[in-house]
Amino acid sequence: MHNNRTTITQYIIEEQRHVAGATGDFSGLLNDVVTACKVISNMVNHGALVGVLGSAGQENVQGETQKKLDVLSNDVFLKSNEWAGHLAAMASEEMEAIYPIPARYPRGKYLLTFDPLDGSSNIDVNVSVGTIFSILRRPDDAAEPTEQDFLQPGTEQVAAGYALYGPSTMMVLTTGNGVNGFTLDQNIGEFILTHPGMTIPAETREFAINASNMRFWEPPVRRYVDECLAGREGERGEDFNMRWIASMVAEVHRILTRGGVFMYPMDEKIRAKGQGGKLRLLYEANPMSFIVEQAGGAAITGRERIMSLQPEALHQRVPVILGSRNEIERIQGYHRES
Ligand code: AHM
Ligand code: MG
Repeated sequence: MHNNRTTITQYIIEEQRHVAGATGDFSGLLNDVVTACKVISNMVNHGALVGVLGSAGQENVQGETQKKLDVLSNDVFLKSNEWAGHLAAMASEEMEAIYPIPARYPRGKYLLTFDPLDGSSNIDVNVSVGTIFSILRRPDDAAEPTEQDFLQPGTEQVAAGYALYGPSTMMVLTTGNGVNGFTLDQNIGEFILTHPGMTIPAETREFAINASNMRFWEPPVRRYVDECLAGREGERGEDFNMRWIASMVAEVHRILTRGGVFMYPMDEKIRAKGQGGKLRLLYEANPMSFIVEQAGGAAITGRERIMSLQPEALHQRVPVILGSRNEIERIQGYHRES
């Protein structure tokens, strides 16, 4: 039975065969990322049994209290990806500065950004969390890697993906040629291709937003949500359903599976803090936008396409509105009109 199943390793190598001049570097890098996610999955699964829940007693660069698992997952990503010679540097939500590959290892032509454990407020309550990553090409092969090297628009991404640690562990991946989903078979320790060619339906009747921020929203977001809530009797003439998991990976995965809209928009509370949004551009918004667009959906800040933004800082935050294409176009229209 296992013989006619495609493992992620097989998938990556077969993809490589279609790329003229491929050296295997990129495939090797993806494999190391996959290994890191398997290790994190194992830690998340064992939770309290192995003493990994709770706070690490320190804050990250974003001023958020780090969970033990945030710190452990970050270490796993660094250790899995630093040695093989594919990367020049890494950057993570959990580290203020970039992480140039240590001098004892060879340096390669790629850059890796990641959020090792997104939605970590969910860990202690045993709700789904995930890892998000993005791969960029290093702009200048010769020089010492710098933060500037990472400031590339999302359109430059070579690959992006996420691992979802839910009822089953999944890996969803794009290399710019559609989106494929893999499920971890715990018995053999391999991800198996279970969701080939994932697509987001253009139409949806489901949205996700943290409604506790409603009083801070801008008029176009308020208008959209008001119309959804008005249901059959309102402007839209249809009832809408609402979900909020507070775990972007789980949210995006639901949208890839059955459609929907996810919003963490700009609001007055965020603006008062002097921030550009809640979610981070380089390791949350861009990789998720790449996946969503590759699945036929759309991802905007409100007015602009997220992947066209020129990043200005490593930990830059942006508003995120993504999902089913027709709804995103409608929301963009509301922003244009206001
Ligand atoms: P994190 O990177 O600190 O985990 O924060 C990102 C998460 C997203 O996964 C999720 O969409 C959002 O924060 C939830 O925010 P809130 O707690 O305001 O609902
Ligand atoms: Mg995050």
